[in-house]
Amino acid sequence: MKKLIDGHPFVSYKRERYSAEEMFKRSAGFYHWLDKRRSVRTISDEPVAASVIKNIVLSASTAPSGAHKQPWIFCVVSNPDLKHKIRLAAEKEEKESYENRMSKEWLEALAPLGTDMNKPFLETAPYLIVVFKKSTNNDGSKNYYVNESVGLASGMLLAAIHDAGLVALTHTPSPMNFLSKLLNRPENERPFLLIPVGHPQEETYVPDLVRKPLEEIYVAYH
Ligand code: IYR
Repeated sequence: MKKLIDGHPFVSYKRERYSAEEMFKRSAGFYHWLDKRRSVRTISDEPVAASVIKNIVLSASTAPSGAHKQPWIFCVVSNPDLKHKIRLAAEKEEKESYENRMSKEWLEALAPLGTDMNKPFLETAPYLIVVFKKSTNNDGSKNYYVNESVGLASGMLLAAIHDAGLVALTHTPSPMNFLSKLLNRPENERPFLLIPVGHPQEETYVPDLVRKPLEEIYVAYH
């Protein structure tokens, strides 16, 4: 069903309704499934179909965005030569960061994650999804709440990757402007996240982290 509201087209929207019990079961099930997602640095070179990555990007593109401007663009890199160049450029920045730019406090905070300046996953992963944010559009028009919008889309991207049985890492080499150059992106696009995607290596270990309990993240005002 369609109708005009203030001259603009609207479509009727309905959701399925669940019993209280079913709703509880679904919400708990979704949480336990999402809780299995982990950032993985040991990504294997096992191929993944490009059609799967396209579906994952389509899922990300369902995110809400300021004024529905969809201020994102997802560059999917599988070309080995380009991945190699991205790895070299990222490692150059990371070396400088680990050796000179990051504070002692920051390095200490990262120690339990086992990160360092070496980024082999940028070459082994079958795909690098480079998320760019667009503060303006190609016609010069503005976008709104760009960081929030692209952050939401990236979260949905990670959930879609998890749903496909794949793993990813939200990697933020800093600074990231080398990605604009290597991928030949226009001025109005800025790199937001670099996300290698693939299967985990057979022998994969992740840090033994604990997520904050509900009492630490939830405040009720009933
Ligand atoms: N960008 C660096 C350092 C780094 C920073 C944070 I905050 C992390 O959560 C993890 C790593 C790197 O990728 O190694």
